[in-house]
Amino acid sequence: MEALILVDIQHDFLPGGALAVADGDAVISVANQLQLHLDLVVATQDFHPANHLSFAANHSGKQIGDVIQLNGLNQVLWPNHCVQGTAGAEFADSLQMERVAKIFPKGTDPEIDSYSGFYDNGHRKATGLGDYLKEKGVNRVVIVGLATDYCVKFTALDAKELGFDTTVVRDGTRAVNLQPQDFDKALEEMTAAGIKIVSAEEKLS
Ligand code: VGL
Ligand code: ZN
Repeated sequence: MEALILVDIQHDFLPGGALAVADGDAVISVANQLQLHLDLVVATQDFHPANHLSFAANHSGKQIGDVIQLNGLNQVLWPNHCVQGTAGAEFADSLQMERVAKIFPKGTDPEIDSYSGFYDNGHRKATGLGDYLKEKGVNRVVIVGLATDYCVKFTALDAKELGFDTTVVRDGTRAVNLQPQDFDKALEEMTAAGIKIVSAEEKLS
């Protein structure tokens, strides 16, 4: 049983959004096509309260891109994004949602960020995605979405660690690229962890 995980395909990560990923909208058609080829589809949703401590605006004297210590973890400070109740937190308009069996919100605790769709960044709390997939009999997961170097990477690393055969569709993701090599570095890190990296064409054929 193979599941497709759509990671954070939300307005704020698309061109024009608060934390826009260059060419981020290119993942939507790949995500829509793959949905037709897999047994189960789930989606993660970055879903922050306005007082979330990953937002630079919630720390006096800090800038976007600064790295601080937050509850013992390194935390990159982001622009306000995916705030609950705002249009930025909603899924891309052209993303097919009819086949999405369940949505897993994350980053809802103001005190801790959650890049992975499975756990918060300290691995202290689970979102329920892992148990849900296991209950459904899923043994393989395919991951697309935003962004390659943050939420896609950490979702894939956790999926692999939880024992799922894990594939990331390279051209179904785009990176934030705070550093220009971050996309390539993320792919290398995932490969080293035993995650398969394929093209959409390979996965669809
Ligand atoms: C993400 C930064 C902050 C992501 C979410 O979806 O990759 N990146 N929040
Ligand atoms: Zn976020």
